[in-house]
Amino acid sequence: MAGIARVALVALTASVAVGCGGSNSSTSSTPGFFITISNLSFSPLNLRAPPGATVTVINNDSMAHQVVSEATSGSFVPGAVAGISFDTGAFTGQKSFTLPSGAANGTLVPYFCNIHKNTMATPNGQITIDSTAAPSSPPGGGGGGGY
Ligand SMILES: [Cu+2]
Repeated sequence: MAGIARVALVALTASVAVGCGGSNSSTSSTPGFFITISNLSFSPLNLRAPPGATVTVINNDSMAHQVVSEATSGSFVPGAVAGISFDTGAFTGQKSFTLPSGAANGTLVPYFCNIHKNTMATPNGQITIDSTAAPSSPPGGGGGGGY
């Protein structure tokens, strides 16, 4: 196998201008934009994120997943919508990608797992470009946010 699945920790210099009087703690508590995969399900199914946002995908499964944009939901073919595309590559743990800073507000970008396709419990998710979307706390960590 093409062995080394390097988890290239993208150096997130995303200057999220939140006004928390922050000591610079680890990224694990830094608000951001997150998609979680657990038991072959994406959550949330519709993530709202602004242009230029860094989206972090957290894979809670033991198997690798690969989050890839598609032009049409359900096509399971990698593609772009309005110039927006992303591909995490196969990964375990977590992986981040950045949305284009020029992404048009209101654009809906479907995505799927290029490894499991329609065998995912949730075959398709989407990201909605929303310039007003605010970052949220990372899921997990027992924070007790949402469901
Ligand atoms: Cu998958």
